[in-house]
Amino acid sequence: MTTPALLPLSGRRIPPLNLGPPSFPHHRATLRLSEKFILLLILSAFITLCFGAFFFLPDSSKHKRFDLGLEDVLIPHVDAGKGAKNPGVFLIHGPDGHRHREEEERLRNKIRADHEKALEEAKEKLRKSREEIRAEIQTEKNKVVQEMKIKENKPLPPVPIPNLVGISGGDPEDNDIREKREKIKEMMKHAWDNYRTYGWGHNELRPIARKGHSPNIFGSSQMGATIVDALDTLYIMGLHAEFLDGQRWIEDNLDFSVNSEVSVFEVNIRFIGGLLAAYYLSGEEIFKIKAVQLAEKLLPAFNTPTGIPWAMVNLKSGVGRNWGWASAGSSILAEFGTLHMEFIHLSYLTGDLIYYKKVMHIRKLLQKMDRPNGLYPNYLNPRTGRWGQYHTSVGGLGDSFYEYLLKAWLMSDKTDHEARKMYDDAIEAIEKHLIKKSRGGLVFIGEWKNGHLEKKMGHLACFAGGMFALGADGSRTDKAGHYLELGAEIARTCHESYDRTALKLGPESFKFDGAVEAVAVRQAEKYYILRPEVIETYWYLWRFTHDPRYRQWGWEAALAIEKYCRVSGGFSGVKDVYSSTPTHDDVQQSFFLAETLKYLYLLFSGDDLLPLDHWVFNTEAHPLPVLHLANTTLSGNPAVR
Ligand code: DMJ
Repeated sequence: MTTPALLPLSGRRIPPLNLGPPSFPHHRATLRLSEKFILLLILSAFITLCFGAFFFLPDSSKHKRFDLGLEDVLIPHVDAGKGAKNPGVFLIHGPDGHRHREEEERLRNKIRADHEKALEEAKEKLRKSREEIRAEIQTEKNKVVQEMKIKENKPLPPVPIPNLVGISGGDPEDNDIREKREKIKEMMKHAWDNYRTYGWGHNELRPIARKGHSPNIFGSSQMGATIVDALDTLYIMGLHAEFLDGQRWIEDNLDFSVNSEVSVFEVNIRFIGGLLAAYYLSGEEIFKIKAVQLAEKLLPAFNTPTGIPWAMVNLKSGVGRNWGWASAGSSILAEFGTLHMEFIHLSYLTGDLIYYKKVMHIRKLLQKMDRPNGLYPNYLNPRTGRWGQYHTSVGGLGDSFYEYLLKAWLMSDKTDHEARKMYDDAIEAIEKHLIKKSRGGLVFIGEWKNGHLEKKMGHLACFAGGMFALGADGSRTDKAGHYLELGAEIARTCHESYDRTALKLGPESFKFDGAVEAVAVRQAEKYYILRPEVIETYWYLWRFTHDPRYRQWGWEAALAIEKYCRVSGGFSGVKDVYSSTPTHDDVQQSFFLAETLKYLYLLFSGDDLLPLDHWVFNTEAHPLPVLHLANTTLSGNPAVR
């Protein structure tokens, strides 16, 4: 075997290492060379190791010391003077040089903050009930679904828009009536213009303080409740510039992704109802889109063990809860029972049956429940599905539930027989147990409370006069005349409650007790907050009877409102209708524009404006068209999935 000559290392091929047995003396020089070579290799490996160690050794700067020795001295950073971004930053000077105290401080603070945050989150979790956690999970799921929908960029399906009859007009032939109607329109302008000037974007107006106002039912956010509630009234009055102004605000500002806890019922009747009516009247897509966006935000309220929704929901988190005062955390009949009309329209317009299913589930559940004396108590626990306190009323807490049973039937083109039956059964029980005649011959609706009838009627219950008249047609055999008459009696009683005051405006509630008839007794019941129910009943009675007394009574109310509630900055409620020198409450309620002024305007319009065989008014007076569907399952709608 030949041994190749030793070649210089650089630039040449390194000879293979000879691993064979050493052979002397011939191999001596070769051995020395190999040794050198091995040494060289070891040396280079050592250098590489040191080099690597230098890079891979842990960075001491990352291992901050918190056990600072006494020798460490805190001295202010030279840069940390006045005007420096962080004057509280220090450097540490220790025996082993300067270390960055600034970095240590930052790290320390971060760890502290992280701990506190984790602790807070844990506490927050512990505070939450199962339902709340479930609701949060559901909200997250909904969010994902929503995001997917947005990604799909799926437009709302085209649906056959119902025949929209009588969305304008109604000009009265009679001069006097025309003037009255003009006056009501002027009142609307006054209410709107002042809200526009002093409360724009706020939920309501304080007409005396001349600033915005928001009751807690709308949460903490400025959602322009008055704008949304007033739109359809502006439209039918022909106030188109004002309508457009409102539309623009909605397009640019109405946002439901806010951390705000709202009343599901109020937001449904005022916002969803208002937006849907504005959509049907004007055909502007934006109103439909906003209505659907809001409805999606309300859906988490239904995430309860029974599917009976919470009274309130946080629009951002989807967490729901009930009012503390409502019979041990119960939901309220007039609230969860007043979603049907709007939700059916939402399913109709979106093709998504979720809304329909939610309200039908409520109906089915109520159908299955026992009803004491055939009456529906006002409170239902959404956790247990059991009634709360046995309190029944056709006024506050119960009212619009009965109204929506009748209107579900009307809105379905009288095909929802189930709803009609529930309505008929309910008013039969109401008539039997709650409706009485006073000694003076006034028919009133009392309240069932703690096992006896309280002879007290709320202003809110005055709407029932209109409801009885509206439901007369289609009632059980030979009862139509009876119900129309009953409606007229209620109208008369409620008129008396107005007529027996100093201001000719009705109190919040009135009693029938011995000599006391249709008069408020307690100071706390003497206020009038621009409510519509009595005028609403006059209007329905006018439409069905054309008895001039209803226009006359309506005009009396309009004059009283003008005289005692009008102030230079809008309209205000009054605290005591029995005092001839009224004190104002300084609130212009959104329903004054949505309902009170709308019903007055309709009272002095011809019947061709929003005819009742084509339109059904929700409980906030927002007109929704009758859906001429094959049945209430919406299967007649090609868009429904
Ligand atoms: C309105 O918001 C609705 O009519 C509701 O049904 C009850 N009452 C107020 C006005 O009084």
